[in-house]
Amino acid sequence: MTETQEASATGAPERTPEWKKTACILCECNCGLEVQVTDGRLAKIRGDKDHPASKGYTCEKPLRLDRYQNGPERLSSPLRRTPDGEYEEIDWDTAIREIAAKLRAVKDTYGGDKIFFYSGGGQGNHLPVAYGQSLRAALGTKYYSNALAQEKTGEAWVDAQLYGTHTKGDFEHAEVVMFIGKNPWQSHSFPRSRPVLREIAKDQDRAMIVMDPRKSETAALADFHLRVRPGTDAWCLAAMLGTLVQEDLTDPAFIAEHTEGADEVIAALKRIPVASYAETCGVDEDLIRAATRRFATAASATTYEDLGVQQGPQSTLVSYLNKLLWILTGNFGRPGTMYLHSWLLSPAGAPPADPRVKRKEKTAWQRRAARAANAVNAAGAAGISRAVPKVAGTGVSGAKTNQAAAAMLNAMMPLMSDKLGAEAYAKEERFSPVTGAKIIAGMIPANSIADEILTDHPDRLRAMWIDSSNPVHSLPETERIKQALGALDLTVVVDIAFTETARLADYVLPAASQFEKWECTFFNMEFPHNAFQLRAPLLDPMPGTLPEPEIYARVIRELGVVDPVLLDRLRAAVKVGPDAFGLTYFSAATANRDLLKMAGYVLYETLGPALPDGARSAAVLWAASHLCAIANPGGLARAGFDGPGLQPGQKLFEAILRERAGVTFTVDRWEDVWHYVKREDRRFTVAVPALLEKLDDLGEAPSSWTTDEFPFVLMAGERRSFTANTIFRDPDWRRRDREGALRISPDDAERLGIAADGRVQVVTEAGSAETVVEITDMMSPGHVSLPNGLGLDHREADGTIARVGVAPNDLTSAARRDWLAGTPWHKYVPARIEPAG
Ligand SMILES: Nc1nc2c(c(=O)[nH]1)N[C@H]1C(S)=C(S)[C@@H](COP(=O)(O)OP(=O)(O)OC[C@H]3O[C@@H](n4cnc5c(=O)[nH]c(N)nc54)[C@H](O)[C@@H]3O)O[C@H]1N2
Ligand SMILES: Nc1nc2c(c(=O)[nH]1)N[C@H]1C(S)=C(S)[C@@H](COP(=O)(O)OP(=O)(O)OC[C@H]3O[C@@H](n4cnc5c(=O)[nH]c(N)nc54)[C@H](O)[C@@H]3O)O[C@H]1N2
Ligand code: SF4
Ligand SMILES: [Mo]
Repeated sequence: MTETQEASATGAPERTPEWKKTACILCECNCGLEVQVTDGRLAKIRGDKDHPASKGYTCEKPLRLDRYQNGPERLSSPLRRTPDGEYEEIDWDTAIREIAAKLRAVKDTYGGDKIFFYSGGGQGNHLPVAYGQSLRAALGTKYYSNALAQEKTGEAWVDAQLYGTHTKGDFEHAEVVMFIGKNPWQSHSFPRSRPVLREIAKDQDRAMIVMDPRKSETAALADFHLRVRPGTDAWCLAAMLGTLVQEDLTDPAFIAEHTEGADEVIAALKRIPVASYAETCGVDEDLIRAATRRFATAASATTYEDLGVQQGPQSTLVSYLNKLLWILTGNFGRPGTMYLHSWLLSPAGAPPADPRVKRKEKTAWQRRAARAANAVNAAGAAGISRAVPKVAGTGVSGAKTNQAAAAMLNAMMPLMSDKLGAEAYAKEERFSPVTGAKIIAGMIPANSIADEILTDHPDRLRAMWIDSSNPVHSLPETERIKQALGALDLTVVVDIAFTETARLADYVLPAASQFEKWECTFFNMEFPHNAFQLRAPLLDPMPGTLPEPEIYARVIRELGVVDPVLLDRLRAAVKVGPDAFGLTYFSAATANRDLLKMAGYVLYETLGPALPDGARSAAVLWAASHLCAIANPGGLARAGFDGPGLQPGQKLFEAILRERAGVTFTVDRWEDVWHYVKREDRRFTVAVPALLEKLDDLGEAPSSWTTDEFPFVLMAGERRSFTANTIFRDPDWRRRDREGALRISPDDAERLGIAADGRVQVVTEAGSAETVVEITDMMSPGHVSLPNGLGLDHREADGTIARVGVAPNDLTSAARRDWLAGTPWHKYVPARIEPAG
């Protein structure tokens, strides 16, 4: 690759540095990489053939990762905002002391629940979430959110109703694949996306269906391009489902065996006026019918919905209709179809119970665990080595220990996994404190956040801790978000760069980059083989920066909330051995449940320092490994992690620490997929009354939101070849499209007299912005598109701050949101195009 050559020409190392294994941090695929580091630079980068999921594949983006690592906006000292709005550098001790004092003051004055956490937005760094959970517990916070609350919460709610956990598709082996508002050619999201798409496109016996108003790179490969009018996917999907039921294309055997409530659903689908809905969505009825028949008669089919529908009108209904399509055709649980999967750290809270552990036995064992806890606690720090055999002497067999661990970890899990949403599948409904918005997957909806702050309501949020996220750039209606941050008593930002959000914070804490610390992601969603990769640092932390686990530990130490005697006891148990530590930890946790909430911090302080190669930050994965072992004993055993008691989890943890290219942690068989359904009889609950009602109302519902004043639909945030959220801040990383052009159809350009490479003003309800244009038949008339991740504040060589391209959320409005999930309509922003100037 030329980038590699470009990089090596400047570095010219005398001795070839070794290739070190890591992963790409630019999208959730996290492809395995090998990197040569020269003089602190990521000099050469290539795909890692040993990586279990990506197998050597990368796209063009990671070759430029040095621009993340050594970007001009990297932070190297804690910053404190001065009264005149400038920032001064302060030392870490001062920063931690002042921040801890101010957090405590907010908690004491208004309550810990007024401290709002927004974290875990990064595409490759999820450890801060696990450790941030400990700080949240220490402060008694209640409210949380992150970027998933502006994309995946509607789908998560539907998943929760249907089967209780997350689905994905086996695209590689499917006969028919369908993408709904998803452009995997650019955005990826499943391993080796481009080779897989190419294979499907060239195989006569396979087919690709793409629902997208644009002729995206993926749509250009499709056999069936359902070119819907923007925002009308609900009608198009309803027409497909109507066809399915009215032409008898469903799979009655699957429906009878695996679902409940299907009669009601099928009755609703029989009522769908297919021709009329085809007209509403602007797609030829025959094409809809043909695509439906192809999907329904395939030996295997999968679907993938993403931002094109999740950030548009009727998004939660669309998620439901998408899922009905593959459920009613029986496309689940076989190669090439949809599946549920294991997690190393489950977003679904407690893992599905192992059916072999009887409830009665469990309670009896919980009592025993409590006795063991007392024995261990009574022994104290010095007597720990005597206490462990004593505990063992109470009749604790390995298997029983594992069951105790199961009970404990079940309780611990929901507290640790908020990155993807702890309460995703919780029965109890929760609502935001001021506006009463539905909290899904533990998250306040993106569009409500400013409303929870900008009010004189007594329960309004008062402080915000922001980690690995750039909400001033990524949340809808930037202007209001800025006002909201300004109205808080305290804002703390943890980031590697001086972002748009950092520029408004009271304190900014500089994190070590993702290549300077132990890191991982919990986006592990493959089946039947699921893999997890812990990445070792490639370089030392930049002076002045700290890994997040250390930042959280310092704040919690300053708050002084964990009993030091307990920490000493656990440290002593570490010296005895893994089983002693396991038993001590879980039994102590039985005695004191608050300890579970602090798992990240407690493990970091006790087990962490004993881990090899300085992998202290990996300590929390010890708990995750045990949990995973308990939830999936068969899957782990087939992956080679077997044995009595805590051994499977321990073996997995050790493998995670050792293997640099990633570890296959579960090996399932297709029949195991049903174990992941969160219903005792393992059936899907297919009738969702609130959404069936919406479906019935579609005939009367509005399907267009443009006006004479705003006649265009602006898609604010298209994934392109050179966009990667706001992870790269240096605009020069883009080989093409440096300014992020507004894409517009040839018809519209001609009508408005816009020249190729001309400039226009985009005006919306919320704001306006000037941009270059690109005239392309990717766009339909009336539809225009701006890329995501542009419009970042960037320091030029001469030190001035410049902004390249349009920040999409200068143009979006928080008022446009899904009625159920509160997710934004970033892909449907009514707009008008005017000549620039
Ligand atoms: N209009 C519009 N808005 C959108 C979208 C859209 O399509 N249109 N897309 C939405 C979607 S899907 C998403 S996922 C969000 C993304 O929005 P966010 O989750 O808010 O942020 P990202 O741009 O992904 O950036 C992550 C932040 O992490 C920082 N970072 C990188 N590495 C580290 C690290 O090691 N430690 C720490 N502490 N920080 C680090 C980066 O500097 C950056 O500030 O944007 C959303 N907003
Ligand atoms: N290159 C690159 N890849 C990325 C990212 C990145 O920043 N850059 N970000 C990552 C993240 S955080 C995410 S969440 C994913 C998102 O990945 P995608 O969802 O694939 O990304 P988008 O380009 O935002 O939208 C997908 C498609 O939706 C279409 N669309 C717009 N309006 C409508 C509509 O009304 N109906 C339908 N059916 N389709 C519509 C668009 O034309 C577009 O082709 O990408 C990930 N991958
Ligand atoms: S950007 Fe995504 S698809 Fe491309 S190499 Fe990185 S992780 Fe893989
Ligand atoms: Mo995203």
